[in-house]
This record gives sequence, structure tokens and C-alpha cells, in this order.
Amino acid sequence: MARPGSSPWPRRRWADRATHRQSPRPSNARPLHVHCTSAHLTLPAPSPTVPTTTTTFLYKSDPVRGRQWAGVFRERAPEIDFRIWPDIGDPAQVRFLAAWEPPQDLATRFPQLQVLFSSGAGVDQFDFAALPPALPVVRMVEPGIVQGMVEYVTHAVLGLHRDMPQYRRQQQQGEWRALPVRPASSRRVGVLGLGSLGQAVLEQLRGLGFDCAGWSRSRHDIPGVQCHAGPQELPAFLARTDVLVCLLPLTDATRGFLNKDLFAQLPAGAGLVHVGRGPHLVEADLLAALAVGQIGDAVLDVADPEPLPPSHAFWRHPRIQLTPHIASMTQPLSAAGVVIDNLRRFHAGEPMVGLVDRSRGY
Ligand code: NDP
Ligand code: OXD
Repeated sequence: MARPGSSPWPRRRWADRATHRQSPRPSNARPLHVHCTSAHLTLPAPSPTVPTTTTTFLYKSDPVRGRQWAGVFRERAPEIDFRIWPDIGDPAQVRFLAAWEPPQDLATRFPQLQVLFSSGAGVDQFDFAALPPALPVVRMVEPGIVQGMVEYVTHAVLGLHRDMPQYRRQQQQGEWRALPVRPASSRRVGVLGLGSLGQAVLEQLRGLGFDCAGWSRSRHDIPGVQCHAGPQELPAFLARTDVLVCLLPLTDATRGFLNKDLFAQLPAGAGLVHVGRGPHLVEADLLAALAVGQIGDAVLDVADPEPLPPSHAFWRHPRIQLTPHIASMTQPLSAAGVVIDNLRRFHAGEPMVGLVDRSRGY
């Protein structure tokens, strides 16, 4: 990891940044038409410790969003040669890559690569075995993706809490029938995964008055949330959970986690909100649990494969609400700012936010 004084990048003084911003783009640069909304951002002020022109940051994901990243880089880190795939420039200069799916030959193609950033919160799309063993991998932890997830899960939990799927079914039958209205405090919500997303979701749900619990690998202490940790505390967590939210990362340990054994430990009629990854869920087990009412209703934002084939049972199931993996999305403007902050941390030898522990897979 680069440390002050040992960096391969020549330092620039802050005054140099303004000069660089006014200089014309190099003739080989592609024109960028960025709608600049930085006035709406509350990103930290730029510091003079950003790497310099010899450093290429390559973005390999949606090019429309990439152009928004480019605008933030131009504004806040103009010393960095920001490029959007496939305009890679000199591969030997590529030190940083932000990608959803990195190229297969990443190790040989970019021999100077120093950090791989995931353009999303998950990193299960990376083949860790194909990456250089010492290459730091950083997942996306940024306020935009957190806010989107909070909105989606809150909407889903409120919908289940207020019996919206049942009213939808009644409407289709022309049935006008009121169900009891329960206070939120009597509804026990449980969140699998207490990471950046799980914790933010719980904060919102707790604010709405739900009886909240969470489960994670290691012990957490979150005010107002009953925190459970490890396999030995999973049964107690499930037994008290009326609405289960899955916000786990997909790893070897969590693949197939939402299965019949787990469903059987929930109170009968529990709701499921699944926003993790499709392979967490054993589909046949969910269908069986819905058929006998062990799961009352399910809100699924992820599937395996995506998209589901047209004949798949989930599409028309009366107790499944399906969305096409839109629970949340990385927001380019805030994400680029967070990555620039991480570059500064990397450059200063500080820990980057979202650094992945490759041995755990998340
Ligand atoms: P984090 O890495 O911040 O948190 C992961 C949490 O899961 C941690 O609390 C971790 O425990 C826990 N965990 C991991 N493995 C286990 C295990 N084997 N047993 C128990 N707990 C475990 O992830 P994020 O909160 O940022 O994101 C979570 C996931 O959400 C992503 O990986 C992605 O799959 C999904 N996602 C889905 C989106 C969508 O649109 N549907 C959008 C964005 C993300 P500990 O705290 O102890 O380490
Ligand atoms: C993510 C996602 O991981 O969108 O960011 O699923």
C-alpha cells in the first residue's frame, strides 16, 4: 500500500489543480458531456493529496453513469486521467479500476493495477481466484445506494405490515373486507446482515416503531435493535421474526441460506423481503413454504438467473411480488466522491472504506 513519501506518484500542490482544470483536455481525450450537479453534493472539500496525471482510473460499467463519474473526477481530482472502458489509454498506467465485471485478463492487461473497486455493493460477481492475490478489492459503500435500499425495504416491510398483498388479492376478487390494523410495535422485523445496508434499514424501521432485530456473523451493538450473532443465535432470531429481510452478501457460507430449514423456524405466515442475491434462495423451498402458508408473502428483488425465464413460477405467483433487481443502485455522483476519498486514503496509507476481506468473500 502506498504511504506518504513512498508514493510512485509525484505530489502536486493545491495551486496546480486549478491550473490543470483550466488547461485544455489532451487531444486524444474523448469529449465528455457531463450534466454537472455538483452544486447539490455535500462532498468533502478536495485535498491536495490526490495522485497525479500519470495515474489512470479506468471505469468499466454503465457508460452513461461513467460520464457522471467523469464529471466528479474532473471537478475534484483533475490530476487523475479518468477513462471509460473501452478507452483504456496506456494499460501500463491503469492503477485503479472500477468495474462490475472486470476483464478476465485483468492481471496481465493492467500490470500496475493497485486497487479494484466494485461499482456496486456486492462483490460476488468477482472471481477472486482470477485476481492477483494481493490486489485490494473495495466494495461500494456510498450514501446513494444506502438511501435507495432504505426506501425499498421500508416500502416492502410497510406493505407486508399493512397487508397490502392481501388487499391486492381482495381487489382482484372485488372483495371489500377490512383486516385488523396492528401497531408497528407489535410487528417483529428481522434483518439478516448488519452491514452498511442492514444497519441503515434497521435505523429507519426502528424509527417507524417496528420491533427490530438483526443477525450477523460477528457481534454488533445497535441501539434499539436486538442483535444476534452466529449460527447458535440464528434460531432465536428466526423464532421472533414476523418479517424477514435478507441483506446478506452472497458467499460460500450464505448460498442457499433461505431454505426450508430456515423457513420452518419462522412463525407461521411470516413475510420475506429478499434483496440480497438470487442464489441465497432455494426457490423450490420458497414455493413449498408459500403453498402451506409457512411464508405468507414474499417480496423478491433478486433472482437466479436474472432475468427469470418467462415460464418461471415466480412471475405469476399470487403471493410473490417481483422486482427486477432495482432495490437500490449506486448513485454516480455520490459514488465517485466516495471513491475519490478512498483514493486519498489509499494514497495516505489509511484503510479504505469498504475494503473486502477476500478470505470471507465480502
Ligand atoms: P456488508 O458487507 O456491509 O454487510 C454484510 C453483512 O452480512 C455483515 O453484517 C456480515 O456480518 C453479514 N454476514 C456475511 N456473511 C455472513 C454469515 N455467513 N453469517 C452471518 N452474517 C453474515 O454488505 P452491505 O450491507 O453493503 O450489502 C449487503 C448485500 O446487499 C450485498 O452484498 C448485495 O448482495 C446486496 N445488495 C443488493 C442490492 C439490490 O439492489 N438488490 C443493492 C446493493 C446490495 P459481520 O458484520 O459480522 O461481518
Ligand atoms: C449491488 C447491487 O450490489 O446493485 O450494488 O446489487
